[in-house]
Amino acid sequence: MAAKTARQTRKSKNERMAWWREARFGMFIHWGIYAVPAGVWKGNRIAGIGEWIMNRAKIPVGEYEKLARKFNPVKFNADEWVRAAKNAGMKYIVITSKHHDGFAMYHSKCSKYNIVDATPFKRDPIKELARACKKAGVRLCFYYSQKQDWHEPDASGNRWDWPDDSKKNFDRYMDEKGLPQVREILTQYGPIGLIWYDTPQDIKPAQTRRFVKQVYKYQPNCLVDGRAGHNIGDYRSMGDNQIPPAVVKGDWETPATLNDTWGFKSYDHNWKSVGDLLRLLIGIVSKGGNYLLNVGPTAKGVIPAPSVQRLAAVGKWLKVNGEAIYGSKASPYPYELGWAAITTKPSKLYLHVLDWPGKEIVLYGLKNKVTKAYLLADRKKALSVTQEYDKAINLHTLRLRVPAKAPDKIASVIALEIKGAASMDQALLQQPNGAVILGSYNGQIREPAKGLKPRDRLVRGRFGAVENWTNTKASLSWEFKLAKPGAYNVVVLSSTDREGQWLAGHRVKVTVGRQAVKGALKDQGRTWNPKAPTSYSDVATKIGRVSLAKAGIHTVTFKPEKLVRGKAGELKLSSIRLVPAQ
Ligand code: H79
Repeated sequence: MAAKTARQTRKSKNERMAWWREARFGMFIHWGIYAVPAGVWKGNRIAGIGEWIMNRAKIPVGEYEKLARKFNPVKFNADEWVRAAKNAGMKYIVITSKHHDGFAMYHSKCSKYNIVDATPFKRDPIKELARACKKAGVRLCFYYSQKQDWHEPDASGNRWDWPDDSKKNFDRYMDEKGLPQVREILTQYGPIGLIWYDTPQDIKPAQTRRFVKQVYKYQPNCLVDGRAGHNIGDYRSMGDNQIPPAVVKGDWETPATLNDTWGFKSYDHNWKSVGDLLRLLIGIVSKGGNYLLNVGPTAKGVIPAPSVQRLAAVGKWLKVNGEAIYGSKASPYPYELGWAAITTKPSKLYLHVLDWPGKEIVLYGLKNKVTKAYLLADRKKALSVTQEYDKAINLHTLRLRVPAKAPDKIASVIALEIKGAASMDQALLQQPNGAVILGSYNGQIREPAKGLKPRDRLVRGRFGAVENWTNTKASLSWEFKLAKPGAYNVVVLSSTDREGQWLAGHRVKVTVGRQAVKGALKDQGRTWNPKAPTSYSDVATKIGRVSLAKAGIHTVTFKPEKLVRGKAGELKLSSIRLVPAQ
């Protein structure tokens, strides 16, 4: 088998990536002996992600190993798992062959610490899964923790059993377990779609290269994710649950949780709603990424019912609207529209409408001629289209006659057939619902050329917020195109920290043209920030009202006037919004 796959020839990168670019949506499966404690150790609930329990509770290897004897997933049924993925419209499955705890979930010949040799279950579930995937036409892929292995004295991560890092010989671990196990997972289960390495922190470039070469050696067309280390890999991996605020060029993927853990936790019921999941899927794909959504099966081998139900609802939506997701490309707008998201295909633009306005849908900025428009839920019925151009403010407007009621209560997709490649006004546009959304990620940072210490410079944070407002000399500004003159409330959205902490009291100033409004930030309502894990929210403060008499380009500037210090005191600016005042 090994020899046979080794003789495969390597295809071009585009050919190797083709299935993955078409897929857009995959299932992550975190399954291991951590599902036995399921988040509870010696009667205590252990905070954090479930598969980290050994680390968080500092469980000695000798004690953690005993969990294997209690791991007997008699309800495991590979066909059922694959059916759940397929029903969800997921095209690939990435399962943990070995997570940081070091336990192999397949039959490993080079370590007895594996599901066949160390549990009463004795079956190799990966073998069963490989067969089920093949039958169903789903790509099987493996997660493999290459750097951390808390079971091995020479690998990274376990400092409670082996505190002395100087005694660790990572190359020895690689030669004796890491690389041989990667060979096993690539030679024992047929063709593998991709190897998903993780947490490459402090791995050396040469070590990363060996892990990557090991994959291509046995399966030249297998992909490698972006976490092998040192930017080596076939595509970029965003942080866990991290969604970029706007389109990101190139191939990328967001791994994400359905609740707040990867490995099963008995008491985590914080499931995202079907609406959240669909908005996340649409949002990620419209920015050019793949969505790898996790399930954490129990120690009995069952994917929790709340997961299966939600996934089925997503799959039902995809049956109608999948054309706008699979094989599609990113939105041509350099920012989020808010009320809708866009995906594209050659000569086609898909408008995923999240807030249905009723009767008429208006889209600003599309320059192409639209030759045909229809709902994916009702393809045969052409929608009437009108297009206008306002020369005075250089604004293209598209109007569609649509049913008063949305065909789908979460997201209804309209296909627009267009002449030529999609061409959009790149200016930041007011949206037809009146909202002006000025995301921090595309604002212009202004700081004094001199006088600021490096540590006082503003930074763009992981979730799109501009962070590190440690001084009052810096500002953030935008230009936007206003379509509708009128009165607007100025709302500041700032982010909590990862614990949901947020400090009130920063005094800020927002200037719109020649008008300025000022105020202190106070919590007037929170919304989950969908670009970040569940614990992050955006906190809204209305700080004033401005009156804009003229359509066209306007400038907005945000500047802090007095900053409060304290825990969670540092301001993280997510966006400024202008909302039509009644
Ligand atoms: O496999 C999943 C995670 O286990 C893995 N990546 C996804 C796909 C991952 N490994 N490390 N991390 C994620 C970062 C871990 C951060 C934390 Fe913690 C673990 C926060 C809370 C628990 C370590 C322990 C840092 C703080 C406490």
